[in-house]
Amino acid sequence: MNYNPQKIEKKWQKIWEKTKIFKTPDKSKKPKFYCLDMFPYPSGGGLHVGHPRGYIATDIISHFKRFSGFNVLHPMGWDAFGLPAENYAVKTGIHPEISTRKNINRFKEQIKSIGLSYDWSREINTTDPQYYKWTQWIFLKLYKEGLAYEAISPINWCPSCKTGLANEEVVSGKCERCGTAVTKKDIRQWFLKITAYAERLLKDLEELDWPEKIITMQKNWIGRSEGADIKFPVFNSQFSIDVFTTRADTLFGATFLVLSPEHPLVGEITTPDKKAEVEKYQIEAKKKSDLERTDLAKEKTGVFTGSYAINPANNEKIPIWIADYVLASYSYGAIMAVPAHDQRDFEFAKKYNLPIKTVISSNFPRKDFPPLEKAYEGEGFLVDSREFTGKKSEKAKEEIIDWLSQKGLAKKAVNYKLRDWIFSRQRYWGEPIPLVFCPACQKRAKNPKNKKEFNNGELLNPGWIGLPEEDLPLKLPKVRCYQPTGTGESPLANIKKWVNAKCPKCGGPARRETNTMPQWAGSCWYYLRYIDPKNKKEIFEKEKEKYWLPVDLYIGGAEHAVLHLLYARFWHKFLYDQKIVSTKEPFIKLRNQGLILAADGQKMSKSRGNVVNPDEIIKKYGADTFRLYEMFMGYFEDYVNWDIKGIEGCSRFLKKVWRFVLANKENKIKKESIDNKKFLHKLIKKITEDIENLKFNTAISAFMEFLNKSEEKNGKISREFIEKFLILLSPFAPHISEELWSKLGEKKSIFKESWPKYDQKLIKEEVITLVIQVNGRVREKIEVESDISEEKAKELSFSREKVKKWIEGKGIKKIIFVPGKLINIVV
Ligand code: ANZ
Ligand code: ZN
Repeated sequence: MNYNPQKIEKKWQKIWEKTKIFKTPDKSKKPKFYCLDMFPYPSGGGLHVGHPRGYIATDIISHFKRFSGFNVLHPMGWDAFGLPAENYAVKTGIHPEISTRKNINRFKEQIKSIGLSYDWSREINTTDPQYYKWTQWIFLKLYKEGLAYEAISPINWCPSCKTGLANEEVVSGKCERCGTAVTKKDIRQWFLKITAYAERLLKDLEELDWPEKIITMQKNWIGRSEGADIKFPVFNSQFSIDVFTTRADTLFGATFLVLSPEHPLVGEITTPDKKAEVEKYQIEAKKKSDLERTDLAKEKTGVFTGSYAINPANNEKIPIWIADYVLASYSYGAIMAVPAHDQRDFEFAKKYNLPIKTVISSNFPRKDFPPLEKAYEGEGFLVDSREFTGKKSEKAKEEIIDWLSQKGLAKKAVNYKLRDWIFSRQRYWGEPIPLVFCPACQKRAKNPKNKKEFNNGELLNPGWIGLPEEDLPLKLPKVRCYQPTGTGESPLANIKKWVNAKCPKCGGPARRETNTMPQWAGSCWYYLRYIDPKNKKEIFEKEKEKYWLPVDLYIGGAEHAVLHLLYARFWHKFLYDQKIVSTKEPFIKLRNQGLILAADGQKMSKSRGNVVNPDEIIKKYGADTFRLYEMFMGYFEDYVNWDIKGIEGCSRFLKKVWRFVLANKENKIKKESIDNKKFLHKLIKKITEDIENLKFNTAISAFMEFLNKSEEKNGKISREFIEKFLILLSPFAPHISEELWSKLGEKKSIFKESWPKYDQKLIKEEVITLVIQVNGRVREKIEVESDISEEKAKELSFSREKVKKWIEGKGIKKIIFVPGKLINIVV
């Protein structure tokens, strides 16, 4: 009768699978709860202990919600397209489909060994043609609406992976995958117009219960700024240069213009004597990433074009330079430089001896300025700005824009940092883009007379014709050589039979698009497929979508702050506009699990050799101990270090649970003592609230403490007491709970029970009034639990306004805590 986790865990996993106990019914009168994990990329290394931290948390919540009367959707799947599988194929010649299947099997087996209550009948795999059929279908919808376009553009190019990368895939100027320095390359690309949704993506963040950190990152990524476009005529020429500025109030201090080296006018305005120097500079700039170029710390460089512009505010002649700190990709790729009030312009002016003219004063308009040591970037009062002198920055901004607007030289403008999403990859292992190029249709699409024959996308991209829905999925053909061509074309371009196609519109000869979709495509909408994964006729049944959406709780890593989480919101909003989904946002509540670091505090990685494999832990201690430990390590959203010692404690606790339940199994107690009742109801309240707040760690300590105190009650507790205890524990440690439940003689699964309720009256008596003193004087009284800890009492006291004002800014010397009575803060 010893606790033998290995034996009972396998047994129950088999029974649960056979009885399909965690299968989610499509239709139910119960309220729904959609509890979603970020699905993993099934890498060759298998699961690592970081993955399950999120999965166990959602599993606890899913059980809890089922117990509480919800119909819970808790699915799992595989985000399986992407570079690693393909790189592996290049190295070994093993087809990505085969290695991916192998990796999935291994991941699945590992995940199953944890005893997670997924509805496996809803499993999805983004590389399955029956799945990517619908990814292609959504793409065609976007295309039809004119939200996809082809353009030649300099893209981030990884010379090692030989593919283009999205901005989001470039980390500090390096390829996110392989770490090689990223360069620029002009290439034909497909873009998705995510910028058309910038405003809504920003505004609707307000509706979300997401971590503040992620909201901020999305806001910054979208990067909305308000300002003005101002026109600077080029001296003695028909050209003029538009700039975007957030500081129109500094216009009188604009002493030169700077164009990005790629600006289209550079060639036109450069004087013959400067040509050689300018062109050399342009070539150098091409080699640098945007990040390097805008690095504040870097030495500024630039070249004079030989031309001048007219500052429209004061008609002064100012030189036009080019410099790489001005980015081609933001707004007009040109700035008015105000060295007195912008640090980068200041450094540039110092280096090249350009005039620095103060036009903003922090205190009061005055003229006697000592030479500046650095730019004054704050707001203030205008000086040396004609009739605007003396006015405050905010007001002057408006007035200067109005004044120039009347002359047609300025207008208010909003700019976003967000760029359109580069949606093509020159790789094999991705969803084929369901378009063909037909020269005959190109001719006809260019003629306005034929407008009606083509959709918006086909008019925007003459010659590119979308496949009809019946032709989906457009399957990836088998190839023998996965090597990227390195010319900017995908290996698919080498498969003549596949590339040559018939135009679905005119029947003429056409060529397939050979680029594939980026890794993020499949994960943009996977949460929608879980609701109806086997539907062959439509992406999902409308009724099911109405019932299940939105996702109520989404848990995953914070590293997806701007990639997946922004792309998915974009597609969701588009599908909302198409009336395919009925909610504006996909994920109402988001939480990030903290990273699990290695014992030495380092990030776990293969190269460091410090990765912990869950298999070993489960083999040695069992899945329940593993589950408890992962949740016990620390607060769910915090980083924690892996520490094997903690596991022993969790293992001892479960052995104790085993003994405790069996020791009291035969008790004949009918009426629970009031003391026991209070004791139990307090636990129910604690566990209920902790699960709701993702405080799994404190819930587990409460279990441990509870059990320690329970041992003295051996023989004196009722069976109901034991049953409730087991139900509370079962979301955390499902196998042992189910086994003990059956040992109590129960015939049905514990997971058919409902969540225990607590009686507020029984708990209320446990509340005391805690007196809070500062330097011995009573400043506040609060109601707290009678057994409140010193830590908690301290935290509560510090948060009270009435206490704060006595201690703020003063050093805390000492804290005297009298349990159940008072806390005295000495300052
Ligand atoms: C004049 C000025 C004076 C500016 C001043 C700032 C301070 P955000 O807020 O990020 O939108 N800028 C505009 N286009 C640029 C480009 N393509 N590359 C690099 N810098 C660019 O920043 C807007 C400000 O960034 C603009 O306002 C412009 O400099 C610069 F005291 O114009 B400002
Ligand atoms: Zn055609």
